[in-house]
Amino acid sequence: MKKTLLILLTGLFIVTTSARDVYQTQRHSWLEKAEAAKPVLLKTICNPICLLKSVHDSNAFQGWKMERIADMDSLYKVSFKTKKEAIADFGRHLTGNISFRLKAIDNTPDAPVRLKFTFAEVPAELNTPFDPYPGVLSRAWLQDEIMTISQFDDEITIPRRFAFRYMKIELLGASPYFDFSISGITCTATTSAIGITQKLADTTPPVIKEINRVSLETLKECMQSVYEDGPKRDRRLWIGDFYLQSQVNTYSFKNHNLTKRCLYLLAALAADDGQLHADVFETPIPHPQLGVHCLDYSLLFNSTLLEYLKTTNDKETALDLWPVVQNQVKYALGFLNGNNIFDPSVKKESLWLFFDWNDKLDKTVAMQGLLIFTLNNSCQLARLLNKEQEVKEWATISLQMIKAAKKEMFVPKQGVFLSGNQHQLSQLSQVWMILSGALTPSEGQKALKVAIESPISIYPVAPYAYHYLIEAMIKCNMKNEAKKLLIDYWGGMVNKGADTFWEVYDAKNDYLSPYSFYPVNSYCHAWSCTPAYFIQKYPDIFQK
Ligand code: RAM
Repeated sequence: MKKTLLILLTGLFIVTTSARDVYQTQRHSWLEKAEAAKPVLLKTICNPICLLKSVHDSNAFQGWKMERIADMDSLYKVSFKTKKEAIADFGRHLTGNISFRLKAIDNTPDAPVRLKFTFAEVPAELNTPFDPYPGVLSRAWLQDEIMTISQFDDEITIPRRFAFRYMKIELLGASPYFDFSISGITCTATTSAIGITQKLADTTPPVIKEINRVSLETLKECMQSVYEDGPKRDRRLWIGDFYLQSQVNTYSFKNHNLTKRCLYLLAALAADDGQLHADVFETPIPHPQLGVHCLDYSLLFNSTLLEYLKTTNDKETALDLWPVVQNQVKYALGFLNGNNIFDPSVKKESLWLFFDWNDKLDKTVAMQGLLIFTLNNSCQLARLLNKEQEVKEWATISLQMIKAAKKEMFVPKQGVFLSGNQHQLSQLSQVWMILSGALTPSEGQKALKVAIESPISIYPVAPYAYHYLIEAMIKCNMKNEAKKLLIDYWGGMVNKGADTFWEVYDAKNDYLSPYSFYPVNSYCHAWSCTPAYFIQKYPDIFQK
């Protein structure tokens, strides 16, 4: 965005200048480096395994389950005019393109055939009417397509990429003068997760083995030519999801080039003032979601780069992107008030903070914690890059922010941080202050226990937030609690039939949706794949 300033100089000339693009000299080469690191996708041809029927069951997740009724031949070898509808099961979640053939089986085709396809990640998606559509995101995300087909015998490929396990076919229109069958359905599934993952110790409890497997499936499906947040929706690179995915990748597929690509893409597509956009798209040419910035996400870029450097020792990339790290911190520090407390009212700018899909959550304390966490990680990065001199003040500011938070936000009697004007108690406030290093392990344990046990405390909603809760538990030595939570929460999804982990999950509400329509939720979601990271990184906790 070029802001044009008209500067009137001593009444003699009018000079036109542009607000400076802080990355002007680097953008081009950053984009080239992102392109050079673009993975070649692994393609696998997958066949459906059987036909299913939907069964209403109030005990099943969102009220629906699937039952096997026949093998694929009972579709392929019969008239589809008679059958009219079928549901095929691919047996696991896939991301890719569908091909099939139509074969005339009686008389000469004299008209096209009209078919409707619906693809679903979970059973209820096939059994909940999409229209009239009540959701707040585009109706077009829902995976139904109508095709009018005149080609017989040729392989037909549906252009749109789908993310699904179940495929429903319905007959909408056919000629009375000939019959036809559908055959040869295949999915060309794609992923950039090609590395071999490490086997878990034999002592690992079966439920954890299963959680690990589903986590890796989730990550694998989201690893395409960027780390997508969800292969069904939104199919783009979001910084918050990326931070977690790249860490799981470190402990699993080890495709570090994909991480490098995403770091460069985000940097190259930042705003002229240096701020990162919260999410970016790859096609038709790489571009950001213009004007969308999320401060907690922007700051997580710094930690992502630090983890990437520690894993790969790729100093060249880290040095190249160091200015981006500095700019994210500088921008965020502009929100500190005179008392070293993060305060959105300091700047007259609109500010989006995410942290969780929970409108009730007051994010003031969480933001204080995340900013300290970022300062600490950015200082670590500076040390590794010999850049300490450039950011000497960051370590001091981090300490001052901790001191200020303890003075203004901490209630020693209860041992917890309370957030905002309403003094709200939440689990996430404690989580981020623990991750910032403001509390000792025993103080952290106390704070978390109070926040977890209090009936008025705000609890996390998305797996994204649960990730940080487990991280905080491990940081303050609550190993058993961390293990139990991982088993209860992600194991809860496994017990309800998850092939891949879901974008939102609340054990008490199967129908929860941030978008006012649960079928548009993503059921293979990046930020939900992190159990594999915990399980591999902390074998003493999770593999025994
Ligand atoms: C949604 C997606 C994505 C997340 C953002 C904040 O669009 O779920 O994963 O990062 O929100």
